[in-house]
Amino acid sequence: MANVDKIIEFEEDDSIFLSSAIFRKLPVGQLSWNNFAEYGNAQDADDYIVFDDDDKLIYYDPDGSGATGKIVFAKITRHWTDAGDRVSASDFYVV
Ligand SMILES: [Ca+2]
Ligand SMILES: [Ca+2]
Repeated sequence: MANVDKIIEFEEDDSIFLSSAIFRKLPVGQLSWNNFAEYGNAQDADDYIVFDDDDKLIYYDPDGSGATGKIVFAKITRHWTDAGDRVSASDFYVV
């Protein structure tokens, strides 16, 4: 989890695949909105994937809103965000 993988020219219909071997708390399949927070911080204990719309970074927070800090693992390129679409839970698949 130490490296930031830059996602190049992520388009509206692209998906981000998360390995269940790393993201162990996430059930396999499309990411649930219950496990996603889109404004930079986990809102409750099961918000494991956090998107920060300001810096376009995607984080994993292993305990959601608990005290353990979130870990950045990807950055969305400006190319995609300029299109006006937002990253949402439905963009992620756990495999
Ligand atoms: Ca939640
Ligand atoms: Ca946390």
